Amino acid sequence: VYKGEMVNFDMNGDSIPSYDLINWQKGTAGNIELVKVGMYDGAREAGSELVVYDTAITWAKDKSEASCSQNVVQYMRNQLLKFCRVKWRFDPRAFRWALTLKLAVEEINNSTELLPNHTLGYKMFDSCAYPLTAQRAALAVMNGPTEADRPMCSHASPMLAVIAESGSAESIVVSRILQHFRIPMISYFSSCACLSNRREFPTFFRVIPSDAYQVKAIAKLLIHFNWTWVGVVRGDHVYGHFALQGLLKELEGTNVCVSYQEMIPLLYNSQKAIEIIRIMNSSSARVVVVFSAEGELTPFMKDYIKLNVTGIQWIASEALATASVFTGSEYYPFLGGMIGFGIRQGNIPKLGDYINTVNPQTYSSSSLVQELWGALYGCSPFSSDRIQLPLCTGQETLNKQHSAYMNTSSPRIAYNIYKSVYAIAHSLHNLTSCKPGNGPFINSTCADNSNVYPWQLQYYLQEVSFTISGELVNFDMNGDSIPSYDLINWQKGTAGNIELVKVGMYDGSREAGNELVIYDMPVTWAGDKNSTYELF
Ligand code: TCR
Repeated sequence: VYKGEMVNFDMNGDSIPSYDLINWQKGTAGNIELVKVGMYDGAREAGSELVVYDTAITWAKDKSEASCSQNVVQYMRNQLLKFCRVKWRFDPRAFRWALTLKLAVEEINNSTELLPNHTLGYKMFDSCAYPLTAQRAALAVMNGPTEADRPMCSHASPMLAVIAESGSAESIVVSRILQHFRIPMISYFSSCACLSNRREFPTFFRVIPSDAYQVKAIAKLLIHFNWTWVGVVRGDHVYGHFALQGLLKELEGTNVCVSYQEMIPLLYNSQKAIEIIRIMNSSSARVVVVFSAEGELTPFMKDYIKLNVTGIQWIASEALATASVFTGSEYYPFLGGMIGFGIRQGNIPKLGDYINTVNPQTYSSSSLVQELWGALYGCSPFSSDRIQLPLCTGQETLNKQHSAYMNTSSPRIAYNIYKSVYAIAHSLHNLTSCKPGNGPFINSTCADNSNVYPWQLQYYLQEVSFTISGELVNFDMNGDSIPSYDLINWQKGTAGNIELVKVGMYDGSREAGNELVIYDMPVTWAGDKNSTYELF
């Protein structure tokens, strides 16, 4: 006990929280005096920690009482929920991404042209989309391979490059660890504009465009169609925040005005959603830009449909433009005609066949394949204590019904992974082809092929330039690649469902001002209309 206060630590190393509640009142000389008007005492029983003394409190000018306490409580509750873990599920789509990496490595190892005398190896980790798990994985690899993994290489770096991460939050954490060892990393899905800062993330590269380009593309689209009066709806996250700010900045000085900006609360609240939907419906702005992902938008869409709002032209952000969950025919009257930018799709010719070879028979020792079967068929070919599912043969054929896993015809993120592996292979190939005396390092030396350092590979990655699926791949000085998006329009399919049709593209390799290309083909607009003018 020190001066009447108990000092100790809980299991997290924290001590008993205690604050004074301070009110800024008028002092005798007209100055401001800081007066203690209560306290927050964590030692008191739960629920009664806040004590407000029975003394006079001065409120903001003209206000005699606090009016927004309700909002503060709601905000704090939202913050708490943000940190609650969502239930973890096996994600077949992400498993497909992992198989794509494996396929790319196998292709390169079988190639007689690319890295002919070398074999690439890899290790894969699951971050479960949590920054902390990603950090653990990064530290685990930093500790190096065991002798069994790489018996010959005593001083060589345990690894030369990392392909990671999905979410920007995880990429930030992993990059901060790897940069101390000058290990380059390539992300296939982290699009936060914040990652383009070379001083903060010196070894970070990515093959997905930064969101800074997405908002540029959306602004160009609005200007192109002369949509000068638009609303913005966004999710309550960093992605939504930065995208909105970026769009507002892009629209400065143009004739496009933003009529309203609304945020769907993280803790879904039907009342607030209905309020937003009413604003959308009553505003004279018939065009709304939506920065939100399918998951969080699902309850919002339910309310939207319930209120039977039609005739609004949705402009989808990248997180929504290719969302397959809303492509059923029931969504067509509400979302048909949506237009927006999706990550460019590429071609991985062997991926379809490759994925078809994966089943519990061919991979009998892989617990992941077993989990895949659980996720796809709700059954398990092995009896195990961990997964209690009905038994099945393991020979069930994969079919269209499992589209999230099987949809290999137009890979976007899988294609990014494929590109990342090839970027590393081409860089290593160039590194190993270096002519002594003509190399890029001090005194024109080359890297020692039997003992390559990660920073040497980074040099070659920065310089790499190759073509894949008809697309040029290289990196600018921030590690960003040439931005390129597909312009996707939600049209009516033959079965009444929604079909995602590519009607143009945003191609950052074209000359400035001409990046947006709209194909000369029919576009469907909101309300099943064929011309944008009918919207107004
Ligand atoms: N990059 C985001 C995550 C993300 C996402 C999505 C999530 C992107 N696109 C679509 C759900 C659906 C792009 C990030 O964290 O950088």
